[in-house]
Amino acid sequence: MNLSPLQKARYAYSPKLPGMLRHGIAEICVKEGADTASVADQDKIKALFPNTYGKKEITFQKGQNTSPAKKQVVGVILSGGQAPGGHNVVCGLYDALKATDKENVLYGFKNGPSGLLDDDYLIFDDEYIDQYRNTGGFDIIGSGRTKLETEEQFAVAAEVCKKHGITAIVIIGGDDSNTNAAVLAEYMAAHKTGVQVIGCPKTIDGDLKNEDIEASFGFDTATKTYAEVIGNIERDANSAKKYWHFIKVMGRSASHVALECALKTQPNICLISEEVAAKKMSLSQIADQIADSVAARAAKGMNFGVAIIPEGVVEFVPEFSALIAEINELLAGAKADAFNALPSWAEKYDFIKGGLTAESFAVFDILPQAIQQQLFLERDPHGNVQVSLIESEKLFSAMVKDKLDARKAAGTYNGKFSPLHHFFGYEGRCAFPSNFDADYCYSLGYNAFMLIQYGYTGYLSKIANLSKPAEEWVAGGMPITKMMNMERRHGEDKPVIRKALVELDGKPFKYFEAHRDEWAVETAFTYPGAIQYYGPAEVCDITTITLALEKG
Ligand code: FBP
Repeated sequence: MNLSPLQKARYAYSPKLPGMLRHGIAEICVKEGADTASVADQDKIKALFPNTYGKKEITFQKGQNTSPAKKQVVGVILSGGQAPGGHNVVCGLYDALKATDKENVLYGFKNGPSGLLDDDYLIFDDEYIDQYRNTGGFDIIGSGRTKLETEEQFAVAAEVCKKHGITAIVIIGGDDSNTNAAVLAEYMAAHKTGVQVIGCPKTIDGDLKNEDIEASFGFDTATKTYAEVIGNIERDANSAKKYWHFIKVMGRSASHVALECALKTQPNICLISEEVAAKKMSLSQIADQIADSVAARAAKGMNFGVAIIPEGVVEFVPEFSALIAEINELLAGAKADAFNALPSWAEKYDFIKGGLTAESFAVFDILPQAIQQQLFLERDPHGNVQVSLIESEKLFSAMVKDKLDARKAAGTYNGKFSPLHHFFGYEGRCAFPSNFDADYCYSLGYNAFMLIQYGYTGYLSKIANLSKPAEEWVAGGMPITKMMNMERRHGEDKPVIRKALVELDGKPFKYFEAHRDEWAVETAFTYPGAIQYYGPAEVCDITTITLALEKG
């Protein structure tokens, strides 16, 4: 492997553990808290998880280790989208496992949950693991999006564990993967397999958080990476004074990434999908809101600016969701073939016009033609529109241009509008983890092994007090069932971990709301700069503004 100077230096970085995990394994004991109950639908969740429901919250503390020594063979899986720090979860798990007993073994199942089903694995050793310390990416074993959710899959997983003598599985994933970890834990307990299952909270989207989990790992590094580049673009915009930049940022559903980037960079506009949904905003209203900022700045001689668009926003626009549902219906089954056989866009357009309700056609008709065509070309294997592929940054800039043209014709606007477009997503998911994510992830992995060692199953590795220095972090575990409620998924009621959307009465949004009118008109940009790995703690170890505001 060719090593960059930073990579060599990061190998030497020692991630910081919470103070209570620094004593050496023999001096860490468990403090049990109260019994837990799920956040909603207690009776239903309890009935579905008879073996793992209602267990106690636990924290670790300094004291005599009381867990009887037993050889541990553990398997680890990386699940879903990459997030900076995943390698350190594996390294922390490995180090705790080996510090407890050199004979302990760590299996890494390759390419996500499918590795467990296919019995495709490697066994970690020092030489292999040392190449991945404090590095970004999930390439240590690869990741994948196969869902572990059926009884048949669980039976295969149990067989594979039995074959290798595996007594615990650690699943590093987001809300869906950890929901499945809870179901797998219940299966393993119900079938008395002796296999424990522990989850670790991952996703750059930041939507796996709740009163127990303060942050998912990767959010810190990804938002720092995007904010660095957004800040650079702001400075470019303020230097050249001729472009409006429309920047889409990842976050499949929730707008935490967009909001954190806005708090870090103070752009002129940042859409928040959750607000769009709460106010039932139309595409036209959103375009007007952005056009107001463009026009107000133009009136002051500033024909430039920056707008941040969260990836999932169009799905939160009620009229757009209705349109998508109608298009999916319109092209269901054989109707798609009839549509595809039409030779020209004009004929397809007529087909669409005849098939949509008047309301949805009105929405369709205001979209730029490139977006209209995207809605019919980019389809998933089930034939549904792939909303995440819609170039919403281009959609809104085109709609804003139409609004400005109308204002120009009416004599209420006389500026210049030259938009440029960007999408920041994959750029941030495999960055070298910030010190925060390096420390947090290592701690999550180390702590996951402590939970295994003490015999817990169906727990999420929990590190709390994250807005404080690592020394003061609190390590422990929370039953995953505590975070669950029942939700309708694919026509069925399912037990799931509640996804955390941006709370409109939460402190991060309130802070943004209090400042955005000023940011919309003035040039209040802030330039966060690149992630710093070496230097003063107040520069290198700080975490997100979201977390600081939530905990502050
Ligand atoms: P996870 O929820 O699995 O962490 O993934 C989140 C995410 O990075 C989203 O921000 C993005 O919409 C999606 O993954 C992209 O998925 P893919 O890597 O499959 O293109």
